[in-house]
Amino acid sequence: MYNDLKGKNVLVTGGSKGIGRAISLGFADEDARVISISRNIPEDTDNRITYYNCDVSNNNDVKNTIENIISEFGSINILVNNAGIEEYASLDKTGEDMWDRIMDTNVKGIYNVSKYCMPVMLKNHSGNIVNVSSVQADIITKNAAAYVTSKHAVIGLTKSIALDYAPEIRCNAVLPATIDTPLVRKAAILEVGNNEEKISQKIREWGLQHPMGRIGKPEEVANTVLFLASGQSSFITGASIMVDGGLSIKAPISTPRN
Ligand code: BMA
Repeated sequence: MYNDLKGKNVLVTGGSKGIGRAISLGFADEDARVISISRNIPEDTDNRITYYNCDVSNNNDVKNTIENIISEFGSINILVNNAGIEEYASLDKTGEDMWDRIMDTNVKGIYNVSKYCMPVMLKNHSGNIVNVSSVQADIITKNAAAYVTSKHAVIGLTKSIALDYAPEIRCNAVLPATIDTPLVRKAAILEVGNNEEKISQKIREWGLQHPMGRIGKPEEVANTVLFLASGQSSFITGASIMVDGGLSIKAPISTPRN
């Protein structure tokens, strides 16, 4: 438990599933007041979390939703920009619509939400923003041109926010590798079809590529986000923290000593 997250107003984007859901529950366990915004309100809601329907890529929708949240909750202390989508294509197969969809959610979404949270953070002379990027802001997979670009852009925006608003507002990024989420399941289905056994096998295979020997759990990303949002990380800003089970340090070429 952190002792300084209790009672804080925390806004989590994409909080209905996967990593965002784990982050929302993590803050709720710290007795924070958690507000989750997502395009779909989940079926398994938690009564400690307030859910709003909002598409982060839509500027007007975000503006209205954040106005409503601020009039309801008074303030926003911590913002976690987690909402993100992934679609798979190399550059020449990436249609303009796919490019725009990915950039609009993964990058413009952070711009939209952070922008409308900023006035209240500036008024408070304090605030904390954590952006969910990806290990793919460093090492990358094939056929994900728009996604890879978007996750690199998140790092740039993280650093800009950190520099422009220090010391009152801190902003950091987490860079997850393969995590057990609907996004990764969808990727597995694209590779092996909708067959439970094959999906599990593919996910195990991906897990073994990580030095930790497995894929990550959403809670393991959430734990890092909570640390960055807490006072325990008070001298960290503009940083990119890998939550990748060692994936990014591993060279794919083995030596005889292996
Ligand atoms: C994430 C997603 C996952 C992938 C992981 C590691 O951002 O792209 O589908 O497994 O990176 O490459």
